[in-house]
Amino acid sequence: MRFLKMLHFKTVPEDYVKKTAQCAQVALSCSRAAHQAALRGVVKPTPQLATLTPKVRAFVERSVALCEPEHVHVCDGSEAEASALLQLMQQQGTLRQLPKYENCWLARTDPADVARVESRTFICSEKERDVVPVARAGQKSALGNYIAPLDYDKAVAERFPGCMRGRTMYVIPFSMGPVGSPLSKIGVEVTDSPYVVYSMRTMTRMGASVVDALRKDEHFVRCLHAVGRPAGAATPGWPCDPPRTIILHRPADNEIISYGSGYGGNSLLGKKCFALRLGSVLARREGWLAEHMLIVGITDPKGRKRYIAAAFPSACGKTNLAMMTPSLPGYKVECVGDDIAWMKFDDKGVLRAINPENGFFGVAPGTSEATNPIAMASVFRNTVFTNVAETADGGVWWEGMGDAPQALIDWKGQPWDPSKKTPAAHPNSRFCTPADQCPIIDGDWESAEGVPISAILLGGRRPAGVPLVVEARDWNHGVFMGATMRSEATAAAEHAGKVVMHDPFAMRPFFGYNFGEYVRHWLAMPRAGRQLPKVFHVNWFRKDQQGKFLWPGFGDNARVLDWVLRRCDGEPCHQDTPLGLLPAPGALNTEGLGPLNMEELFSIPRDFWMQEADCIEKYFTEEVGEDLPQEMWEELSKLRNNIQQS
Ligand code: OXD
Ligand code: MN
Repeated sequence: MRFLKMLHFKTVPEDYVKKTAQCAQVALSCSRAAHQAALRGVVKPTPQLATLTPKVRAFVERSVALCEPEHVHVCDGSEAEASALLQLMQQQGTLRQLPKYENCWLARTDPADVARVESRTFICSEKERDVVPVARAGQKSALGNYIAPLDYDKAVAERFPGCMRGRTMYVIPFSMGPVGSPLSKIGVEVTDSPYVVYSMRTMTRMGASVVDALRKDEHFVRCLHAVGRPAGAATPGWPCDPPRTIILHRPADNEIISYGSGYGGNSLLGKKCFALRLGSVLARREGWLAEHMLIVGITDPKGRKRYIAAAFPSACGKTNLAMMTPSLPGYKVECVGDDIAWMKFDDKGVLRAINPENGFFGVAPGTSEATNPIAMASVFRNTVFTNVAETADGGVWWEGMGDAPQALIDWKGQPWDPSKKTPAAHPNSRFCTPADQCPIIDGDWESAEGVPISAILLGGRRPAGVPLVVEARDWNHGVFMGATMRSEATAAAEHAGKVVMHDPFAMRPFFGYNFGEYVRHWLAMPRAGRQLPKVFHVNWFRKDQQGKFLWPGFGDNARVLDWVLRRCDGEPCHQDTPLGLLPAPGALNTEGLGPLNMEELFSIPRDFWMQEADCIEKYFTEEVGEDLPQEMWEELSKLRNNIQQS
């Protein structure tokens, strides 16, 4: 605490608050003259602020004027700072230590603040069509939430003025991607949540090195985050304001503003907000791809190493695939990233990918020695667990980890009563762990130029009808596979039940611009001299009539990767089908797996696919309309013809 006090400096004398009261109505990006004038001479240059570039300083000053914090602290990312934050969060009741492990902590959120809030997440632009396909103009769209500039400013003005009174504003300079890589981008998040600061330290590269990098290139994304709280309410250990939560993005101004939630994707603004929503806009503008994809390196028994990127919706096993222990002898998997890939063709025409993150914010339930021993070997040091259950010996537990120990405290802090059938850990409970603790982190995971991508996998949870693996015939077919992805809903956002939802490219909650334009951007990737990765659709989750999974999954998914890599080598181990290229009979290595119903696993039920084609047509028409590139309609009619003729 003393350490933090030392670093803080009083920024807001009373006359300053009065002077800036008029500025409080001003949205953050508006550098209005009056606003600037009110600030001039009030926020005095201090040693800490003086280290920031003029643009960053101006952003911090505008944020101070709006939010009126008591202190401002510019984060340097040091160990000493991290320990001071931990101490503070213990005092405030946000974190408790987990004595069973080394430097591990447990956070329990407000029970109303447990997941991303897609319904309150908006993209702002002058024209609605920049954000939402024309077919949904003026209506609710499944593919993006639009907010008009005036409503955006109003939302900020209704929430932010004075929202940090009595609190400290932390300034987090952070880099998405290794500091200095040509593929990386910088952001500055100001927040009043020490939990966010501590988590950003794990999930991004943050602090002094980024301040230095900003001196060479002043460009950065402005991120403002406040936990908010109802006026007059006591500050609990997890302050938040769920009824008024809002997550705003204004790509044209490189700006993200988030209010009311301290949780994950709502508050760690480098992740979904920057790396995907704003990232996708930057990527289109600059000719690259920002995708919801893991990246892994796979070495085959001949010692050849290839990298693949894979897009699966939230909680569909991305972390498990990224850290897979292959069941096939001679194979080795190494992890580059488990959630987000930024990919760009280099001047030799090779698609290169970086993981813009620095840690794993993984879903805990379902993670076990059996499903993901590598994650289990990664997370019990230097980790913040959020909303998991606590054991009597100061450890953690979640559903799917193994037998429940006696005397658990559930995620709400109450003794757990298994007879009540409520989960001990919240289904979206998480671990937040430094990536370099992963025992199979790839040697090149921080390579500035990125790793070369040979194949892209797309997939989701499809209990019926969808074969284990299908290779796209060509690039446009692969784009169609991405555009028509569907999956059962998960607990990562606020959806109820297990409905099968459209989730194109696993990006449905993360598009920063019109989905039709996004598809067009993908279609524009083929160019002379470029080596396009092969595209595959996979489904580990197909079930039989009795509801049992047809495929063992996990480490046995290496068998599918083996086929994928053999296809990348041009081996003719495939057969043509109405859906695309499937493994030829006997081509998938199933040695030692015991009896499997391969026929059902790879069947292409005609009625199911006729219905699927109708459903895709309805989706394209109702959600995208005229904005959908013609190539997608052509692919749909190929699919329909192929199925009809089958
Ligand atoms: C995540 C998500 O947290 O996709 O990664 O929701
Ligand atoms: Mn994700």
